Amino acid sequence: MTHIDEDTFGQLEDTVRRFVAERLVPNEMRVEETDEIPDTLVEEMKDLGLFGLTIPPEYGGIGLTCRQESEIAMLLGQTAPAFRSLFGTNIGIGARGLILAGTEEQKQAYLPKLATGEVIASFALTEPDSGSDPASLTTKAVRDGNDYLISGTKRYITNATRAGLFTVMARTDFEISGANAISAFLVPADAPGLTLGKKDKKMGQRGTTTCDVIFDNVRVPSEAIIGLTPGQGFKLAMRVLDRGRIHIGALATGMCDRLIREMVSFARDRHQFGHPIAEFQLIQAMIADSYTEYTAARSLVRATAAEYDATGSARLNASATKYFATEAVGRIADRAVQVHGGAGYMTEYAVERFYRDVRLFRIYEGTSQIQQLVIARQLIKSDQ
Ligand code: COS
Repeated sequence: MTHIDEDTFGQLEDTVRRFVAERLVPNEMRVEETDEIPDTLVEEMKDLGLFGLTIPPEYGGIGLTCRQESEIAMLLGQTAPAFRSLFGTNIGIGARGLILAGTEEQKQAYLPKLATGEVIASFALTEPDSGSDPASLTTKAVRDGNDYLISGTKRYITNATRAGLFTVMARTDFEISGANAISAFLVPADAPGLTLGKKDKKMGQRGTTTCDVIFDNVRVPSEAIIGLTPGQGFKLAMRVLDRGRIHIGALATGMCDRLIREMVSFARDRHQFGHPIAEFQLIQAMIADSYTEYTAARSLVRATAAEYDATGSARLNASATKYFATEAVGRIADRAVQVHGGAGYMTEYAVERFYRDVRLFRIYEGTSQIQQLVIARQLIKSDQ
């Protein structure tokens, strides 16, 4: 895959930085109030190529490396997460499986449309009874001639309401249990028998949508299996999540930066006991701890992304990055509210909204506890 050179990437960074500051940040409250991303912004995102950031150029995308993607995610993290979420599945979990393991024909069929944003891709792994343990999923794909019939329910599926394409993990082998019994299917959203549940009501991240996706004997040809080989779906999903976890770590790191700016600016302006509260050492301690954790998260994101680019995987450090950065942003959001005092509990201040928004980072694409398991297991089984 060809990648863009550093000069062109620098221009892209400048464009995204300006877009975030001038177009996204001023629209945060509107998104919070309407629970929608304005159509004009969606069009602008398409024009900027944001839907195709990580899709290879040969399929119409920009083909960012993991390191470049992480830098852009850190910029996008500086505003409401709902904006990034709109194209996040196209540049991440919704399309990554296709990029990693799809046949040429499968890639040609979907990637160019995903790159422009004409089609939104969604990743359907989680189920009502299968979240942290996806190997136990029960959605089944039963062979019928050259076809498969898919039945089951997927839960909390990001962008399902907008999706044109679902990457669906389903059980294809009923003789064995666990990882090798699962296959990844490409299922068009208009396939007969595929319906959506009602939109979920969430704690935060208003403007993003999740809902159930219900499959009732949805017929797909066997050519819909990513890479055409059954039984590879679990491992593919795990590989998809490796890069996804670096991306979420970067996003959380971007939000650390924004929260610190909000904290510092409020502390400078707010006066108590005759002084700006920024002069008080207990406030300074919260700012210093936040900055230290932010820079540590940023270094970890950059090192892990570089490792991913050099080796093609980073299972251990992807988990360490997601774990550290998302826990850090949780602590920083909490301090940002604390520095704001009573104002931090009021919806007119951004930190109140971000406090709710960032809570999801420690849960989706693998909870903090799952990251701890991955980290410990990798170390225990390694020779070092
Ligand atoms: N890359 C490549 N292969 C991987 C992998 C990865 N990151 N992670 C696991 N595998 C492989 C393993 O090597 C193993 O293959 P072999 O049988 O050939 O050795 C196979 O997949 C099964 O792995 P394992 O035994 O570790 O699977 P477990 O069922 O124990 O699950 C965890 C491991 C808990 C780490 C996994 O289920 C997980 O990440 N859960 C969280 C899921 C998640 O993030 N959900 C969020 C929803 S998506 S928004």
